[in-house]
Amino acid sequence: MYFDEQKPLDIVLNDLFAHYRAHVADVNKITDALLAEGVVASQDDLVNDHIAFRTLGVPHLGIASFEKIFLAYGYQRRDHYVFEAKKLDAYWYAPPAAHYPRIFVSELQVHALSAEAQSIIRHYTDPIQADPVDGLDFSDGAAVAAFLQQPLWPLPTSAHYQRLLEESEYAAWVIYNRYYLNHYTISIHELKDGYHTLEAFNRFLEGIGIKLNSAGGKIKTSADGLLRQSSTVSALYEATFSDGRSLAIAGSYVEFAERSPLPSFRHLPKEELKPEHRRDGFENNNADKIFESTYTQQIKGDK
Ligand code: OOG
Ligand code: NI
Repeated sequence: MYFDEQKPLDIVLNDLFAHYRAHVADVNKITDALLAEGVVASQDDLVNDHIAFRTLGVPHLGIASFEKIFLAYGYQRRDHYVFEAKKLDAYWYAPPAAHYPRIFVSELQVHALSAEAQSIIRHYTDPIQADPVDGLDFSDGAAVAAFLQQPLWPLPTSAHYQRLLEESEYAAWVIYNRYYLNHYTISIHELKDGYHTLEAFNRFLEGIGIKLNSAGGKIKTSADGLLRQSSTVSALYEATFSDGRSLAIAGSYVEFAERSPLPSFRHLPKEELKPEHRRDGFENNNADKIFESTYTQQIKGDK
């Protein structure tokens, strides 16, 4: 994905992707293999189905704060999802124009954690006494892009990270990784024959040594059968904490989505199918398992 109009939103999305691509080795590994096989001619030929962010549900942060950025760029809030066991909420946002990705934003229900985990999180976030997004000039794409890379709270201690990890892998992820792009998502159905189903694409991925998230099966399927998703598992990154210790921790990953035509458009030939003819939105049970792409059990497990 690359946006060349240089509107503020284009600048923000390009910058998010540049940082993400520089950190997540699987992004270029997958693109390079697709180039080598002649599936696409450049990274820009890949359609980005959606990007995702994670937030902490505390005053002045969380979805209510984060969403202001993308609402300002014309995104529209859509369905609400709840993940009870993981103590998460999420919304997805429809883009202002079809060539932009959807956005999926989740939030940790901090109030539902143990008193100890809450107090660790609040230790970092309580000094934030006003919504940091409120100070942003949305017409300045470079400033918004810089904001998304900027720490809003101090680096955690390794002990705090490890205590959070025991209770909520998501909490530990956000306290260290903050608003970094959590994943981008390749639209598989847009690829040429032989690569345009998740079965074929996952074979290709595993053939180049990519490890897939196996929670709930490698292919997660919506109840209507029309949205199928797979994802890589995060690599482990050597991260330095405020006490000087380093730990190997989860970062970001890559997702793959196959959206089938809605029943009323099923008869259309492939070349006439437009994005609006396909299943939109997300699916609770798929998302629930995709979150585990940054979980220790998926990263360390051998399947
Ligand atoms: C998001 C997991 C859910 C999807 O497409 O349903 C998701 C996350 O890991 O933060 O990406
Ligand atoms: Ni996703």
